[in-house]
Amino acid sequence: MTRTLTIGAGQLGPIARDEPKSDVVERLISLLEQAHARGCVLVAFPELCLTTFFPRWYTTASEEIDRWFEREMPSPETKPLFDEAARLGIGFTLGYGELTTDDEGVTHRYNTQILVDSAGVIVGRYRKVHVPGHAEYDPSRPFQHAERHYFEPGDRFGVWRAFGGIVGMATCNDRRWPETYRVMGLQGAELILIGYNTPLYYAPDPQQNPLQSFHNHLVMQAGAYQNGCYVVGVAKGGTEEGVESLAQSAIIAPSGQLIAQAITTGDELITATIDLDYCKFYKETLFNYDLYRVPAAYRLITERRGAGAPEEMS
Ligand code: CDV
Repeated sequence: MTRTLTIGAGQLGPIARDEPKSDVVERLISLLEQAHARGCVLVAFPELCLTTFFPRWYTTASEEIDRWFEREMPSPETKPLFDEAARLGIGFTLGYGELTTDDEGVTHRYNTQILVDSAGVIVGRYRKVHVPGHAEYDPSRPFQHAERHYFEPGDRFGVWRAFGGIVGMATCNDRRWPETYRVMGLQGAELILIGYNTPLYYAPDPQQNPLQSFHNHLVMQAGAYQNGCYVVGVAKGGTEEGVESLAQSAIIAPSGQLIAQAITTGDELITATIDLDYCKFYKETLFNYDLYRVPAAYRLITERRGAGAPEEMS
């Protein structure tokens, strides 16, 4: 089986607060059809890509909150996307707000991403682990980032055997954390698909604003290189409800090099033909985990959450 595949990142421009999901699904289908025309077998779509980035508002109005979340997937509104993808034989990832009820009848909300195979079947579900922002209304901000009000965190990074390789998923803020890539790398990840919404204005420390683009590529290029895998970062960019968000979606090689990058802040498909076997040049040399990793020296990674006092060294 060939390990060469053409993949795409389907970047989205802004989605208005009152934009019907069916309109967004039409935009996703248009990107899917462009991807098919360019020979893609898989397209990554952004984080929370069925709605506006709603955590910029803090609300407890359950009617509106419920409209931002999906109780089932595919839902009646997203089914046309699944049907068209299956007809074209293209897989995709999709980020959305997941509302679910557990066996005890307790409701949970996650910032979720799914991996759908070329037959339109969901083969992987990932729930965002690193949930940024704040849980309470913050009057000091020009707009909110209330992800911690809307979502509880997921509890693991998984990978799936799909598209002839080992595919992992992460969501937005996850891409800034080295553990994200390494935990998937330790499961053999060859391709990691990451959707994001990144406002250019970062309220806790605005001096980081001009560095958003640099930091975006810095972390994904490092994650790809240090784990010998491809990384796809796909944005919902542009000015959405008055808030400007980073675009610059990219496909990155295990060498850490950018293979493709979006040039607009709107709906745009970028593609690359990748060879999953190329991962081995990094996985079997500089980053040969078996040979060179020293887990005992990394003990604090799982023992500590925040930084603590220096340990005694003899
Ligand atoms: N959607 C996100 O997770 N956004 C964050 C913001 C808060 C910085 C990000 O890491 O891009």
